[in-house]
Amino acid sequence: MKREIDTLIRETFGRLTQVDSASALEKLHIEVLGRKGALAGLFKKLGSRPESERPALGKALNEARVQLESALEEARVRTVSVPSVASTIDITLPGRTPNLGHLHPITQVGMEITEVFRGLGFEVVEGPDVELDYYNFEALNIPKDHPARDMQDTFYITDNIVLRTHTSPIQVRVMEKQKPPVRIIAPGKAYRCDSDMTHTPMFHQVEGLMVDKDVRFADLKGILTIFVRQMFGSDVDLRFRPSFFPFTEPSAEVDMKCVMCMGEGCRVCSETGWLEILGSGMVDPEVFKMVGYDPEEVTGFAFGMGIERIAMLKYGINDLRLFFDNDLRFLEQF
Ligand code: 2NL
Repeated sequence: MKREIDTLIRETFGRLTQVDSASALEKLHIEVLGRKGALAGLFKKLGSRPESERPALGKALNEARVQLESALEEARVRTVSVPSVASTIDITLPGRTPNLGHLHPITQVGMEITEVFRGLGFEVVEGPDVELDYYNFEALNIPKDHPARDMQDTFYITDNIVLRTHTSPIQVRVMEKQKPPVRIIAPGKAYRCDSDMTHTPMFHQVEGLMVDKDVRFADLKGILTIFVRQMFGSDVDLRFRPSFFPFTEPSAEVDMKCVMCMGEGCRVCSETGWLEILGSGMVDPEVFKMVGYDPEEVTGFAFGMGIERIAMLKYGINDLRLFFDNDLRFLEQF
């Protein structure tokens, strides 16, 4: 009888490896462990064995039942749960691609601009958006009665604290702390109390400054020409046009040949054939005196540009407000 018990276990384990469905397993369960199954049959035979053998055989039968029950339960978990998962998930389908965002076009163009200047040896610096009137105006030779200081153009926090109207104060702070040579680029937000088709109360600017012994207007022309050609193409023509800023003398506005009409004249360039892209000049000696530099010892040039304007020219965008609407159909194109 001991042999019969062992045979039942061996055969059941063998048949279990062949079971491929829940119904086949159910059938095996009934045949082995059911009320009239093989194991029950062996239990029945126990009564006809000699009394001396019964305890050992009963123990063997009970152990066999525990062993068979757990083997069949394990197989049930396997055959029931595995096929049901496999039938609801098609693992051959491609995965769902997560929606990836990207940098705002203004951020991208700002980084492109600073990268060109980094390649030319300029260091990127930042500063506070909320500035002292001193750094925003006074140190830049913008007199108290200058129209730029007007409440109409400047967001005043208090009498002597403003939202910076350009990123020049960043550069003033660097000069105050650091002796020449200075070669820096200052990107950031700027604020002006102005809002219409072509102005937003907050916009982005990049300014640059180079100060050393013997820096000349030719250096300004050279650096800015390299910059514009790296940004817009190696063949673009430039034009330096006399201008005025309180913080530079002489001053020049830089135009590039219209990239839309190649200088023929079109709506984008107002039929002039030229597009204004930045302002520049040789740093005014008054500015150097304010930061403790000797204008007899050092000279320098500075420039400033609006990032929105550069981005519009680069991508042929005609409405500034698209950058601020956050419409994904627009932003996704960059
Ligand atoms: C423009 C013109 C300009 C500067 C910015 C500057 C800064 C210091 C000293 C002297 Cl610390 N100048 N910045 C100079 C000339 C022009 O910006 O059209 N910006 C959008």
